[in-house]
Amino acid sequence: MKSSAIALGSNLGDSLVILEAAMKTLSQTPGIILQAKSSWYRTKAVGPPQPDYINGTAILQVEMMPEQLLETLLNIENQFGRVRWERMGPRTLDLDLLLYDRLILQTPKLQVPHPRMQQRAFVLVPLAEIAADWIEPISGCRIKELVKDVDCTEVKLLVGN
Ligand code: PH2
Ligand code: MG
Ligand code: MG
Repeated sequence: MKSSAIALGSNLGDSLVILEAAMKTLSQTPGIILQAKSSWYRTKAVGPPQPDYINGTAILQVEMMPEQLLETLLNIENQFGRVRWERMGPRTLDLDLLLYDRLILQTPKLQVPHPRMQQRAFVLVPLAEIAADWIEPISGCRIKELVKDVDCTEVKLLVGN
């Protein structure tokens, strides 16, 4: 059993309903135990102009290798009607693998830790809520330290947990 952290995001459709349904799907997936979920935040989109996102994070206990977990996340995205228009563009559901135990993995298909998580307040704020002391293995810093280095003004609590 390994711990993994994931990020959830949506800015198309009924985002809150989609995100809650995605959490439920994750919790019902064989090989996954949903250990913790963060609050939901309304966040300003990073990237091309598009609607605000709702973002959150979750800690999973997984009985899966990282590649298998990624596959599972992509399958759930597709179940919720994810269509890939443009890089960083709007989406009904985005599930990103952030951390997997203390693993550092750099393959063309999968990079762990998520290569942009250190710069992203919309990831670090919800993650700090449920995994403050988790050490990001590339920087060697705890999530609660990393969150101090990003501008959190565009990340607003929407639904508390
Ligand atoms: N995801 C992106 C691009 N930009 N901006 C916010 N606020 N939240 C996201 O989840 C997000 C984004 C690509 O995955
Ligand atoms: Mg993403
Ligand atoms: Mg993604």
